Amino acid sequence: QCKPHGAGALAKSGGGLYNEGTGSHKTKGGHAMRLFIAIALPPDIRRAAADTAARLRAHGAEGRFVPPENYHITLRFIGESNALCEAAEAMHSAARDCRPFLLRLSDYGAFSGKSESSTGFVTVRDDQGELRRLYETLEAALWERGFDRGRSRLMPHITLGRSITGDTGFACPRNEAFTAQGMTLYESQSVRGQMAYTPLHKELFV
Ligand code: 3AM
Repeated sequence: QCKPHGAGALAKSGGGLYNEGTGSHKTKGGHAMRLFIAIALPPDIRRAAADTAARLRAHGAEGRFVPPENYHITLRFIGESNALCEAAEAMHSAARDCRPFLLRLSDYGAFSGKSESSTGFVTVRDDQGELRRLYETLEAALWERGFDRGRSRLMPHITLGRSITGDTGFACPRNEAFTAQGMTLYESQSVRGQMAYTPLHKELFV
């Protein structure tokens, strides 16, 4: 029986769709949610990232810029799932061994795919390796609860925009630091063409 943890827990399984047979929480159809776990950002860090985005635009870059209220540091993309309780339990288990830790903003960077455009972001420095350790314990805790292994490796960043062009030669060194106090499970939805991220569960580091 799933017992949700933490103050903000809603963790209530969608029911019926959990695909136990495969050992994976991926669902076929139904009302699964698109889930990811991320570090939420304090207002001053959002402002600093928004400042980098404004400078990027002033540099002449174009693309689909992310509204600052959506800025976050993705820790683990889960994908389509309705296993909210299991995700919340994995987060609770991983948070138990984690104290609040410092992260620091760094320079602008871009992931380039095959196309001309790229995803533009502020690089996040994890100098003490705490975020990486959290990522690894979370990964193990999710795996134990039947989630697929995450395919992407951890590259901490705050996405500023997608399909970005015109960012060649752009640099914006930053040094703002903040203390990561917890991690949040979000549902990601496209609402009238805009991404909306709804917090579903939060685990604090103590
Ligand atoms: O933090 P960012 O914006 O880089 O890119 C998506 C976003 O990350 C990522 O999950 C975050 C919340 O949507 N994402 C979306 N689809 C993904 C996928 N199939 C993915 N990450 C890995 N694999």
